[in-house]
Amino acid sequence: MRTCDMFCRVIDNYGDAGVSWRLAQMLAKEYDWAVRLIIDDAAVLSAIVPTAKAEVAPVKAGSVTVCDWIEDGSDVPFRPWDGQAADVVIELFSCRLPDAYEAAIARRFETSPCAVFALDYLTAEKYAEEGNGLPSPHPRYGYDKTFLFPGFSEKTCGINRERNLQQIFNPARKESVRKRLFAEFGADPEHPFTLYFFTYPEMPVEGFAQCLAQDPRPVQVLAAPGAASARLKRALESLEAPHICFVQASMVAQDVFDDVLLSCDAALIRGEDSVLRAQLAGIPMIWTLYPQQEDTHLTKLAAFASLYTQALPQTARQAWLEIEDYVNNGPVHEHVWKNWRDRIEELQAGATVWQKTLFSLPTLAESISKLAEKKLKF
Ligand code: TRH
Repeated sequence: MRTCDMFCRVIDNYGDAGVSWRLAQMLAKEYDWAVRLIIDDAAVLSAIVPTAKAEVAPVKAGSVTVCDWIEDGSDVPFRPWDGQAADVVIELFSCRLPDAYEAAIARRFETSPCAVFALDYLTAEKYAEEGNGLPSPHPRYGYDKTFLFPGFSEKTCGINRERNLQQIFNPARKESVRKRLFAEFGADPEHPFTLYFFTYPEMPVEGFAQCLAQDPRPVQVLAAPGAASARLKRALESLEAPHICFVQASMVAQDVFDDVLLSCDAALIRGEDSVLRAQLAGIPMIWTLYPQQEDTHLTKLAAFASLYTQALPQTARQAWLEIEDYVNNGPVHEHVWKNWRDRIEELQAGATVWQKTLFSLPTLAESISKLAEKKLKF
């Protein structure tokens, strides 16, 4: 049995916890590892995985134990801890391991190897291929930490997805799941076009409401909880557009989130984990990126766009690029929503091709397990 300790710091929102939980689950369930997820804000994780609560319990093969990351200046970063480093250690998103734990890794290296990884964010940028698998020696102890860059090619460590994804996003489930979920939300399961809406408050929400209103085709907006959705609701109310139906969705558990995406016809979606799930669900999507200083998110978007749009005819590509530019960057393009919707069939065909590409990529858990076995041999 392999033991694995994953360290995660919640910067904001749900993405850090969401990505960590998914990966922890896959390492445990698909590789039978005993995983401890040490997280500094377990309440955020519980909001999307109600069954995941921090506990002081021994870790078992094939399961994940969530531990509170203790930062009280003592030498105990979580409980119970026997002072030993696990076989595999994963530092998520540059969260920096606790000093006492780094010392434990160094002690372990004196007698046996340890696979230490630093997991970065998912990106289509070139540096993911260049940096994936590179070692970096610890400045004090000298042991190697290996960088893991998720991405969209074989040269990266792949994407954070389950092996059995085809079952989760099986189109044959769509109708029954949609009926059940939409009934819970008070949405119309027979509506011809439902857009799932989950984005950041930085998005030009009021302008987007106007875009929706300009297009006479009916749309049902199923909105995730949050400030952006609340603003969209207000903006739509003031526009009095009877062809737009706004439905407030509740916060659902992470596995149900997949079903929500499967049920919808398209998604305006954010983040890293959410947008990946929308792509895996095979639905047309508009991606609002986590806004970053110096507009680095626009570079990230451009790299992704160069891959994602490959399966789209020129007109659909243009429509997708323009709506992306609008929601992430603000310049007003005439009728972005209308143009995008005009191309929905091509966008759907492109989303299906892209979904197949994603299913053929290595999974993050698979890459980590292979690399870990190599590192643990020496
Ligand atoms: O919530 P996010 O936008 O957050 C993160 C952080 O801000 C992080 O610092 C940043 O680096 C990163 O984004 C890019 O990320 P995302 O991908 O939208 O994650 C949301 C998670 O919440 C995802 O796992 C899906 C889940 N979720 C549910 O389980 N149920 C729900 O009802 C909703 C709306 C989301």
